[in-house]
Amino acid sequence: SQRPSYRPFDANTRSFVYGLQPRAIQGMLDFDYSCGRKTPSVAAMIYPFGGHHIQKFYWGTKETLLPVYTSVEEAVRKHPDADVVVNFASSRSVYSSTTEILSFPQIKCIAIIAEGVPERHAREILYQAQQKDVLIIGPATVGGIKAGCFKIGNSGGMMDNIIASKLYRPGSVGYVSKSGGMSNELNNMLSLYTNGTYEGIAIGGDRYPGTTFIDHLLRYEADPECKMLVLLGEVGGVEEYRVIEAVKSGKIKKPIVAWAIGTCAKMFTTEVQFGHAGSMANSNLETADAKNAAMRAAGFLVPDTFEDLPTVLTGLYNDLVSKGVIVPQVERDPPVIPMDYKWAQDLGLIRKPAAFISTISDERGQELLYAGMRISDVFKEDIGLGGVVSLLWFKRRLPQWAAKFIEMVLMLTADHGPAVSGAMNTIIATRAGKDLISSLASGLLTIGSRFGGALDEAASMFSTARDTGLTPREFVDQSRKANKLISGIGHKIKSVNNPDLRVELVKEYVRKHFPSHSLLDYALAVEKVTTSKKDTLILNVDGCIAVCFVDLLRDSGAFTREEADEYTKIGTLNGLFVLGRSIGFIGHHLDQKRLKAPLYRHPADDIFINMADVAQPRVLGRMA
Ligand code: Q5B
Repeated sequence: SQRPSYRPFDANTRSFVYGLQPRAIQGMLDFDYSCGRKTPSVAAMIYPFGGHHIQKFYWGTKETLLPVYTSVEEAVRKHPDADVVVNFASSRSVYSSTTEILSFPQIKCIAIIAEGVPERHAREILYQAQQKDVLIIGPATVGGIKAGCFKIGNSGGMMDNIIASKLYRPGSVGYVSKSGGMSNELNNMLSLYTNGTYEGIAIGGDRYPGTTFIDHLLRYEADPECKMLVLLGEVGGVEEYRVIEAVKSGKIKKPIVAWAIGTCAKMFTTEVQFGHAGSMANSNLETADAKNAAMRAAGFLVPDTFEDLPTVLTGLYNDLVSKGVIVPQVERDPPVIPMDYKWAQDLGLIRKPAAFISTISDERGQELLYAGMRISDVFKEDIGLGGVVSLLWFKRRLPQWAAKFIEMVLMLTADHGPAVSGAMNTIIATRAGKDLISSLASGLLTIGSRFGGALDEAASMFSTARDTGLTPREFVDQSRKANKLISGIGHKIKSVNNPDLRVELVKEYVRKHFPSHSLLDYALAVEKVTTSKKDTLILNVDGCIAVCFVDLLRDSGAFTREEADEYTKIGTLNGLFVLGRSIGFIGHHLDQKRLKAPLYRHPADDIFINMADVAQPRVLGRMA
């Protein structure tokens, strides 16, 4: 790196972000863009899980791609210009990841964001970093910001804060604090009472930070662009005294404004542990009052209270301007960064027509809602599967007898043995090695007008015939004339003499519980006509469920006539068979898997192969 050691970040700094932190990265890239950087400060992400991939981010008004590597080694090899790592690893994995990062000499600075890092780990990291001359910021910190150049992770807050604090261009004040929140406050104050932040670092609130106040203040002292220093210390620890020594010994000559937070501790009768792990006085020396007094005595500019800090800052800044040490620059407006869509929407600044409309469920609130009913109430009121289908398919609670009927249909149609088309397909797909979803889909795709999917058309044919006043015989004759099979009539194996007991159960239930069953009665009259011709032409399970469901839709009182007609038109009734039979198909798939059934090949002698009437293939092109 061409940078002097006192300046770890400049407008060309490139970094890796360890961990998947798209929001933090977007914040860093937006900051870069506002600073006028030509290249993003993030070169890549490192994330050991999930495989190598790329992620998309905004770069101003356009978009840019960032790679995600699974190893530090690959990231370092592919991006030799990156020398900073912002490590978002959790407190559990931060030690191993930081140790790994430290083994690459290319990396000169690591910001450790995690809170709760064991102190033993923090000290070991610190030791290793010192051996390798690597700057550690953190743990337990947002990091810091070099105005106009580089932002560590979430430092500086949201973009409106960054713009308001003029962090998109350098000021003259270098500060160091423990807290990220107080850093934001300082950025704000410095933009109001001086020409702004030059660089600010939050060292983190732990007892063993990787670098402390003195490390950064010595850097600022050495950096000719930094003209005045600010130290925001706090109760606990003795790090402020190391700065006092440096000032006393002449190592720090630049004017320094300082304040130790926590002067209110004396108002409590016992020692107070403030928000940071290290913010508790273990001796009188560690109190905020003692520190403020010692710093004042050493020549620091220490206000009487924190509220007086602006006065002291303005005084020093004006003095440095009048002496020509600080030469205020002409302000420039930062480029406009488009506001994040979500944020603008939350603020009510923009609106857009939704691409989708959904009216049956909502998971956005505290509790999942099915058609407005809380999932906890679904169980409290024990509405059962029929009740759930009522809510999600019909957006209303149906009467108990109707919900029970839905459940009955699902149970009745759940399976009809392995020989039916759908089960066969499922079994063959499973035996070809397919997974559950593929095998299930293979079975479901057979459901159609001949097998299982005759309900909607049966509902339509029977109700139209009855509504137009056709007698059952006229209906049968008219269908025959039109060469049209009546949907819901006929079965491959069931007949008058071998009745389908499922149909008997449905009829029994409907006669007992439905307020009316006029279409069922009509269909049974049609059955009388068809079975008089052939005893397999019974009202089959599809047909029986279909006509009963029309009776339910029309006469339950829960639907208008238009709604009832619409539900038969839009595929609802076939949905009942699809849902019920999925249970069986899944069962067949699991059964075949359990049986370890091998690949099935149909015996060729069961297929009559006859190519006698195939036309002679024409030879295209020139003969060889
Ligand atoms: N004929 C179901 O055919 C089947 C007639 C008809 C007037 C009709 C056939 C049909 C309509 C579709 C339907 C649902 C293909 C069935 C189901 C679920 C299942 C399945 C399971 C389960 C059966 C013989 C003679 C011919 C035909 C005439 C036939 N159907 N006339 N209206 N509907 N039905 N599907 O037995 O004069 O001799 O030429 O398409 O409702 O899928 O268990 O297997 O739970 O899984 O092969 O229950 O009826 O009869 O085609 O040889 O016809 O009857 O015109 O007359 P078959 P075919 P002709 S339930």
